[in-house]
Amino acid sequence: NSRSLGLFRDGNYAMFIHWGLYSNYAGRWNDKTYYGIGEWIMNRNMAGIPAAEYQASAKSFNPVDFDARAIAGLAKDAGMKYIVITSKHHDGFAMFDSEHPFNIVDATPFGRDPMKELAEACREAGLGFGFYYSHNQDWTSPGGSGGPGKNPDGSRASFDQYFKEKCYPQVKEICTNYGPLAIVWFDTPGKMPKEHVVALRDLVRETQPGALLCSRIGHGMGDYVSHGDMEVPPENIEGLWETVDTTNDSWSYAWYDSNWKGPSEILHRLVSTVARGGSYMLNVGPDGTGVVPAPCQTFLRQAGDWVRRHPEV
Ligand code: FUL
Repeated sequence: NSRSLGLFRDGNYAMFIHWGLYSNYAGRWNDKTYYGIGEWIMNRNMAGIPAAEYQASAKSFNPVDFDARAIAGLAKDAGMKYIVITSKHHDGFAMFDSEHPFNIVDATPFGRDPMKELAEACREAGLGFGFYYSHNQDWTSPGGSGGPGKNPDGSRASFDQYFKEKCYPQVKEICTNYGPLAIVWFDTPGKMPKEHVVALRDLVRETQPGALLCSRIGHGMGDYVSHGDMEVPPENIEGLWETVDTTNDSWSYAWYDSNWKGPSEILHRLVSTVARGGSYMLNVGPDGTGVVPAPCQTFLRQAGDWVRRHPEV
């Protein structure tokens, strides 16, 4: 369909951004470092930070150096065509202005809506823009997958409740308050009931008729297939698909993670993906101040010098 083809024909190299409250932890909690993917820090398999404590820590998240134009400029320099950013990851913290109070505008001293700033910067720069939204997992909301099983009053929390009170309204917010979206990237559907996935798909179709849905929405309802994390397929694949990859090892910023892919490794993975018919979405993790680490910027720009000289890629 026309929705899919335009983006994947012209936009086969993209920037993925994992940025949230977890970026402020940077892989460390109470002076201890937890190795792994940084955005999972609060999870019981990593630090196991109690939800209430995690929520309270929003008070110390103040990414004053966030500069949406600088990030859009980096994507341009890298030769990328669109950006997809985490509007809410599994931790449940919204990086946008939301009716739900656990969000960057209402719960932090920062008080700005960086998603609005980035959506505008992308439009100005001629880049496509899209949102990641963790629809199933929500570790701080009662009833969310991996979240508290009880409400504050002690009653049992259900997934239906989380879906009605938080997930659906927030997806509506991201689909209506930020202009046209190129992609809505849901993630880790798990055992999410089909009726809820259908409701989200219909909501996106209605509010964002031009947006592509990633297969990770679940129940086979995506417009294209997103392969496993960091999987660069070894053979040609038919249809519309993407590979998501990251510039180091973690998706979100972690203080110790300096295992950067250099420009030739980036180009190798980009070309392997694109030549096999896919789209390559490469992640960066801005830190707790809102800045993409300097070596990552350097390597993306070095690879970008080649990409921009080969527009046919
Ligand atoms: C995974 C998530 O659980 C990771 O944290 C990350 O967002 C990756 C792109 O998708 O499934």
